[in-house]
Amino acid sequence: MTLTVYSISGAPRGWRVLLALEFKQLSYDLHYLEGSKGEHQAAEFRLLNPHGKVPVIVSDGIARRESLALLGWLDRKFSERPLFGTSASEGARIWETTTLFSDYLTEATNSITSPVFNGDDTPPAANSEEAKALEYACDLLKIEYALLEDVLGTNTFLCGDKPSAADAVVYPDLARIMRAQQTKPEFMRAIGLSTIDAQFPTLGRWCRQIQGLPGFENTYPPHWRAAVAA
Ligand SMILES: N[C@@H](CCC(=O)N[C@@H](CS)C(=O)NCC(=O)O)C(=O)O
Repeated sequence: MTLTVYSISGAPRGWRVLLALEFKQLSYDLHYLEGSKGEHQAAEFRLLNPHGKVPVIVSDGIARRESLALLGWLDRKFSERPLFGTSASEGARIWETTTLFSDYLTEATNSITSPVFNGDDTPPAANSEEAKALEYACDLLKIEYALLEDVLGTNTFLCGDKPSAADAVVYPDLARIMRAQQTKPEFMRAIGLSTIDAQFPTLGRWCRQIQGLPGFENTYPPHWRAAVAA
């Protein structure tokens, strides 16, 4: 069965699915759409997803969408290396961790990455509305990071000793914050977000575990790599 995946380089929901595919060691054809050219909004792509969003997986002529639904489908379709555990209680814990962080971590991350990636190289003026909004978002992010460190404890991965759907969902959000720290270090330091290792060493260790998994490199956003090489 051929799995054709549509994503946009660096799009966190698409990255979730790529990580899940690699965790399960499945092969797939990957098509990156050019987000800046609006390829995901084109009529041709809307036949696959009327909302014009990635990720989409096409197999046997059927287009499937919604990142969490795709993780669920992949796990039911390919039972090896489960993403949602092997028992009801493990499954419940993984779903809970996945949806908790899918909602709250993603919201906090977006509130920081949108102004950082789309704005100037310098943080907004002190006491401006933008500065207050960023400060609030940083506080929220740090709460999520502390919760993640509690969930991790001494585990290798978020829900145990094997990567699960929770790791696939959480990693892309942290990666975007790390990307902001790499590309706009002064901005990020100024808003109180220096490197993950300095502030959240347990999370830093977990990031390296994910980055060291076989196939991780296949999921890494090509335009980030190109920017570093340039
Ligand atoms: N609920 C959807 C959200 C999909 C989504 O928002 N995808 C983003 C990329 S992470 C997208 O396609 N953005 C393009 C746009 O909104 O124009 C999912 O989880 O798959």
